[in-house]
Amino acid sequence: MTNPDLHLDIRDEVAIVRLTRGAKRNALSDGLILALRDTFEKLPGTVRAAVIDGEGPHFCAGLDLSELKERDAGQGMQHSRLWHGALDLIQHGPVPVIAALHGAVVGGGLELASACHIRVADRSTFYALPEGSRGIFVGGGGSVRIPKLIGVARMTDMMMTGRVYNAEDGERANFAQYLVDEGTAFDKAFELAQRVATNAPLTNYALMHALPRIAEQSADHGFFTEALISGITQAAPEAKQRVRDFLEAAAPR
Ligand code: 1HE
Repeated sequence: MTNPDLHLDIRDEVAIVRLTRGAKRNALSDGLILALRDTFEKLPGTVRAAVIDGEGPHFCAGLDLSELKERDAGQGMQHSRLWHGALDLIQHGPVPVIAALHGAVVGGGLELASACHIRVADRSTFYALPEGSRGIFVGGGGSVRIPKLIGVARMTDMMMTGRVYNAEDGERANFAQYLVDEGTAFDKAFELAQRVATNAPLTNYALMHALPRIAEQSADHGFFTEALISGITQAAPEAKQRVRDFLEAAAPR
């Protein structure tokens, strides 16, 4: 599907997925959500990591409020499920995804960022959940993913009081793992993506698919799942080769 509001560029082994609806602050229309879904579903097999960023002064202003028209409860639920499907393809898709954040990361924009594996924020970034003041609730998986980053108490406060976190406070609160100078988030995210792309694919897969699930299991189940995925990654030919390379390089020392 082609959509003028989304641009895909593949550089080396990294897919650059850019929201190109800057005039509307990259507000996420249904069409844009579908385009995101299709893009991640159909990434070429040569891609090993992805970066998401947004054109213009803001990463993403969240849900396209102009589309928030009369929906009955069932349609509202389906709309939320549409977002869930698309953002799940980012979180549990084929490759690690790094978000390059700047300006507004608000509402559904924060939900999108929280579905990514690594967030790099520049100093212009701010985080908010205006849903609270618009009389609605998060619907793009935010109530599941955002508390895992910042905790239930902070998210409750943001939605109840309209609190906005700036980039520095946001980094301390765990919205982003990296805080960089203004205008450099994309460069840092791309550099990280290139590094991530050199990992064994099975290790990246384990980090994306096993680690978050293990973190939600009881310790007993978690240890068992860890043993399984650990055994699987070790047995891969690529892991054996990497260990051999290390030992052979170390041998003469
Ligand atoms: C939009 C949207 C939008 C901007 N939907 N059109 N999200 C929000 O409640 C955030 C709403 N947006 C804002 O608070 C501000 O736009 C920003 C702080 C992000 C940026 O401010 P600024 O001064 O740079 O831009 P602006 O002048 O407010 O907006 C520029 C244009 O983008 C303008 O349109 P124009 O035709 O008058 O030029 C705005 O109307 C348009 N625009 N944001 C539609 N969100 C799955 S559930 C998720 C639920 C949510 O995400 S709720 C939170 C929605």
